[in-house]
Amino acid sequence: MTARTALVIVPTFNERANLPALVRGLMEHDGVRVLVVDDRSPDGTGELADGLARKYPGRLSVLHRTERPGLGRSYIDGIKQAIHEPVDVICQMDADLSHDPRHLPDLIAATEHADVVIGSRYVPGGAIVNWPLRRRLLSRFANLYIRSVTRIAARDCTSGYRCWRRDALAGLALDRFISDGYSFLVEMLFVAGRRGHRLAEVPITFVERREGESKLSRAVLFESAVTPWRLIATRHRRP
Ligand SMILES: Nc1nc2c(ncn2[C@@H]2O[C@H](COP(=O)(O)OP(=O)(O)O)[C@@H](O)[C@H]2O)c(=O)[nH]1
Ligand SMILES: [Mg+2]
Repeated sequence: MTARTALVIVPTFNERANLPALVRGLMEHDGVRVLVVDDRSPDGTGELADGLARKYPGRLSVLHRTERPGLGRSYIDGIKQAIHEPVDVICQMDADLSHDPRHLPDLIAATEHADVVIGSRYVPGGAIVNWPLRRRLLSRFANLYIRSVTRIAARDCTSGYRCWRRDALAGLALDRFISDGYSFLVEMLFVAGRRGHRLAEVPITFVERREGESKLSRAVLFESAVTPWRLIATRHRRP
């Protein structure tokens, strides 16, 4: 197999304490570049990322968003830029070190036989470290709920660690997406499945963040509960 080149999109909101270590880990992999998509983080993550771009010229760039913030909106802006880059694979990854850069080569390699590869906590070999029982149950329930409503064929539909073949990602018709926030991740898999894309899962060990705060809010949970039904209701309107 020839080495595959990859661009990793990393959305950030107040990740000052985590971003340098994440980028260091990613830079250890040849052929990997990074696009940080920052939502005007008040803690200065955007400026910090600019400094990293100077430190790793040609390997790291920063998109400073000024429109309405949101995880889904950030991904849309990042993906629109990324699909024009000359890389084989486009990846998504959280900035908070929950997603270990050491797993990345396995995920990238698996795109040889799949259109989208999920870094999965819920396949054999996958694990979660430092999550309280409450958060474990919430994630398990969310996955069960999303899968039963949408029939997405993945064990871990809410993982934000993924690698896509560039062409598969480029064909998702992002302008028709209905999610602004976290449920964007679920919508991506739903649309990919309906387009007949091949999906694979590679086990990861997810480690809860040590620095900074989770942005998972009540509003996020509400959107995540409603979106599966909206996806079903609007499925015929998609190309
Ligand atoms: N650009 C951007 N990034 C966000 C936003 N909300 C969360 N993130 C990033 O998305 C990733 C996952 O968020 P996190 O708070 O760790 O969620 P959790 O892992 O579900 O608790 C992290 O890299 C965050 O910095 C947002 O509104 N805009
Ligand atoms: Mg997190």
